[in-house]
Amino acid sequence: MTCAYGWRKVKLASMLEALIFDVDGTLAETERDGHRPAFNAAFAEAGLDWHWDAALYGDLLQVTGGKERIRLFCARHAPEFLQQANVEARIKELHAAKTRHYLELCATGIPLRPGVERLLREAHAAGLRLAIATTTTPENITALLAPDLLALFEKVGAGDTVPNKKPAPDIYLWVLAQLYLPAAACLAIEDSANGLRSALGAGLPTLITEAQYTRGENFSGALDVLPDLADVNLRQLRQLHGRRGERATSQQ
Ligand code: XBP
Ligand code: MG
Repeated sequence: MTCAYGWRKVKLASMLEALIFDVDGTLAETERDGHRPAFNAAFAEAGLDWHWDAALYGDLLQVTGGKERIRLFCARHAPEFLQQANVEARIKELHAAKTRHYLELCATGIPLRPGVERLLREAHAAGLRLAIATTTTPENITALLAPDLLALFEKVGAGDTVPNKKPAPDIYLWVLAQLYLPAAACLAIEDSANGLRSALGAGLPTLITEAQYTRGENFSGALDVLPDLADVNLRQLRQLHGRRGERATSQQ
């Protein structure tokens, strides 16, 4: 009878095998006091009188990706900048300078959010595979994470690796392909509605840990929404992951 085989198949398919983490807002609060001042330093260095205050930056976060964010700002506040023949090169230059400033800021130490380091080490020690799916530039991850923590991640999907950034599912699909795992065997951990849409688009069960800029966003479709990961352990993650089928059924 196929019963025993069928049961084993269901069991195997439902096992949590990997955690896929977003970076900005999820691993650390990098946006307001990390990326934002780095953009401003790049603008000042280039002789531009642009200044992104915390509120404006929150607004600009509706698009992911630093180059895309500069383009959105220009479209709204400096349309003449976009008229230049070499605009794409200018944006690339500005963004490269921004990355340089961000790396300097990271060197002074941006702390990880509560529970993050403990959970990463527990998950790795328990045999769960770890990966990253982010919109940010790859060097920023190396600067944010201590080498021994970075080494826990088996695959890192970042920045321009894929043509379409979050909320498109591309970066999560890329990471799943790298891991050779089906989405159902993984759990994504995200902080934003854009990230959630990206993860759900790739079929991933997703847990939200709200961040400074993302609190109160629309997180429908998430398995759960938590203020942070401080009290989260592996047993809870496995339980949560096990509930994804119920949600899928109840959403039909
Ligand atoms: C967040 C982003 C990034 C960062 C800035 O990515 O959208 O654009 O704000 O980094 P995630 P770059 O939440 O997916 O980690 O300037 O390098 O793009
Ligand atoms: Mg994020």
